[in-house]
Amino acid sequence: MSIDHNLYIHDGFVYAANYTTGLRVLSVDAIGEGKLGEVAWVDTHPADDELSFKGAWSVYPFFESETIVISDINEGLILARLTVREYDEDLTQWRERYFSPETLANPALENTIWGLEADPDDDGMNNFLEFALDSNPSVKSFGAYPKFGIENISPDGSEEAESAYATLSFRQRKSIDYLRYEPVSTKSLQNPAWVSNFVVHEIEELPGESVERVTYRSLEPLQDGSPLQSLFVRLRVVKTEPF
Ligand SMILES: [Ca+2]
Ligand SMILES: [Ca+2]
Repeated sequence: MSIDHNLYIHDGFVYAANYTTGLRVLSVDAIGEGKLGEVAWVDTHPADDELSFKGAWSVYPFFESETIVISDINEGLILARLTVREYDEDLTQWRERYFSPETLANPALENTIWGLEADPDDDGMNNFLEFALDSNPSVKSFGAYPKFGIENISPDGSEEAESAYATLSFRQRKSIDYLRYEPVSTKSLQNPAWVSNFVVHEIEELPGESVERVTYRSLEPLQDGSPLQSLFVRLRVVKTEPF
């Protein structure tokens, strides 16, 4: 929570100097629906986000060089740059965002750093999954793991028909058509028979347009009863054609 001060609109973005939360950049794409989605920010006043007249009070986003100048009452002038992620960022662009040209040019580092199977941050997700789930391959990304849940859902909207369903929620790329996301489940891990029996339940739009948070639910509701039913769920991400 902070106080807003000067804001300027330039090239489809609102640049708002918001005192203690610094510069906030919002997209005007959906302004007709009353929405201003935040797409980027720089907190020039990391000490706090309080309702006080400290921090950023103006911003100048109009330079031809695209350098953004933020004037911060306490810190002075701060220079920033807005990098807008491409809507259809592909694997190559994603790699270039996270790995230096020197690293990518070194074949000896493929297996440990930049290859699809490599897991340089040792978070259990290889680079292919980090790309598919839009996480950072150099920082442990436990927050990007698919989240399992059990939700009361009424597929036809009537309250009487509400039942408990298994859900799996994660960020997925919207526009990469060679990626297929497929939650699968099995009732037993002994001789597991993984079946693809989930459907899309809910889609949440996220800022930046290249990803969305999708919640899938099991096709069939969970059964009550004895013995207690077990269900193991995992996400399978398939690349349907070579990169
Ligand atoms: Ca990783
Ligand atoms: Ca990671």
